[in-house]
Amino acid sequence: MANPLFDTLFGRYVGQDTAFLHLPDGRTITHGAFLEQVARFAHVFVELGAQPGDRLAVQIEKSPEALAVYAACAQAGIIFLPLNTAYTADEVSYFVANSGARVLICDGSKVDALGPVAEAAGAVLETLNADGTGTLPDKAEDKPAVFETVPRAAGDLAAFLYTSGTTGRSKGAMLTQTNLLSNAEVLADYWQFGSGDVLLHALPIFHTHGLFVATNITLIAGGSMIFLPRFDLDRIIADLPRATSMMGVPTFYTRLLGDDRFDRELVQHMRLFVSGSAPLLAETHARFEARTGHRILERYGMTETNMNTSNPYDGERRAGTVGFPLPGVELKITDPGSGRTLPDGEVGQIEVRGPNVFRGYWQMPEKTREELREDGFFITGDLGMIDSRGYVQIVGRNKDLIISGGYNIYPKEIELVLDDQPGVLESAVIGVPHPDFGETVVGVLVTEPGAAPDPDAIMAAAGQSLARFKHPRKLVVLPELPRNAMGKVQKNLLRTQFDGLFK
Ligand code: MCA
Ligand code: AMP
Repeated sequence: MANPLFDTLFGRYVGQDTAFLHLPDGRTITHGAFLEQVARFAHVFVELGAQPGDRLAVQIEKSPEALAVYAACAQAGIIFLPLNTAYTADEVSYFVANSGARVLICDGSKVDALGPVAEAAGAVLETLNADGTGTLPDKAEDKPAVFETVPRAAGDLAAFLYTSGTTGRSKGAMLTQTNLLSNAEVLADYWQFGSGDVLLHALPIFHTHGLFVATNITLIAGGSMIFLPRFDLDRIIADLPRATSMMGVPTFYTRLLGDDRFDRELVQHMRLFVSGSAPLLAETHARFEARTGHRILERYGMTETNMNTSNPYDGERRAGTVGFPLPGVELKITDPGSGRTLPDGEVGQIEVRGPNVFRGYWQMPEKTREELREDGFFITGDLGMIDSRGYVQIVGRNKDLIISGGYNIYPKEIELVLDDQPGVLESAVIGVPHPDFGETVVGVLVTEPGAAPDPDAIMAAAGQSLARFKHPRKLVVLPELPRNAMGKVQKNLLRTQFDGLFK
């Protein structure tokens, strides 16, 4: 194949009038019409000077046109770099500069903030709004509806997704065509997706879950998606009767369970509910089954690896586990100190190897070496064990990470901002249980002697540089931070102390 990713996911649908996207306004976009838009966008990217292998960054709302940008990058051999719409201009600035993006596409409302960012990085700025208008579609209007697909090899890079680090500096995970395709093919088969599937899609499309799992699987299977701009409870309840399957983070399912309209009758026709990105409480699993008769299928993945394990489609879906390694994926539990493989039943770090595992971090060879072993095993930073029946259980994290509503938040990044505030001597940021988001952020501050920092001013400062979802939901002041003999802050003690804050 000349361009495996594009040809497999998109190219085979050129000219087909089969349904692809069902929109909230009642319109259905066919594969054929979608691909005409894709071709026009690809022509614009070439006109803007983007060459195969260049990066194209987007910070745009979810829309059919936003998805067409992804496909157009694949067709033109450009590396797609989607960014969370919640990121501040400061955050976007880092990603654009670090990736060396040639083009940045943003919402029209962000031009004032991102114009200087693009200029400083030498990137061309175009706009694409949630309603499909903007300078990109304007330029695309008179372009041909066909584009000659740029040849790419299976090992070529297809996307960069940035993932934060424990040092506070985000790393660009380089994903190849093979990484994306192999995983989508395995999952579509494992979860028995077919052309009759209608996936209820309410996830964002700037992360692995909504883009590479939900969307790519639907494309591989030839199904269609009810494509919602965001998670909206009323909309989901209205659309569920038309869907066959749904994917979500645990917050989706706890929110659905909080609504009386979500009952057995509403979902009796559904084929599959999948959960991932954060731990699904066994209690949620049980409540969901009691309410609907469906057992949620939980799986486990990462930005760097796509999906690694899954509960079985036909066999027993065990609450509190993430199932078995997917076909083609090797998984082992190792001793964090020695790297030695541990026997089943023992807790250690989870390592994975397979065609799904990324190429490394963009321009960070040392970080890559720390996490990606020479033999191809990737050290996930998750702690787990394999139980007597071969199911993988995640029991904790060997990395300082908070997952709130499915978004990853690295405490270090927030601590750096808090430490900088007047009157703050030092800080520790922890995750505590939260009924809606699973975990939420708490900032623990130690003040300078005699100082009384203003929490509102601190939150305002955080708002300048950090996306809203990373903001501490509570700031608390302690006389000092608990430390061990080595001087390391004992966050486990803080987590225990503040465990009940949001319960
Ligand atoms: C929104 N807010 C959040 C979050 N989302 N705060 C903390 N954590 C969040 N996840 C902020 C809003 O800015 C708002 O701020 C306030 O919280 C309440 O917003 P609300 O309307 O309740 O939230 P929402 O817009 O309904 O969003 C919640 C959500 C959303 C639906 C759970 O966050 C979401 O779609 N999450 C999915 C994330 C995802 O796709 N993760 C996959 C990553 P204010 O106070 O100003 O009102 S991929 C991955 O992890 C790996 C590979 C994997 O395994 O999948
Ligand atoms: P990300 O860096 O956004 O790709 O997030 C990946 C992390 O999400 C993993 O390393 C896990 O810590 C977590 N994760 C994903 N799926 C699950 C799951 N089903 N259960 C527990 N944690 C999960």
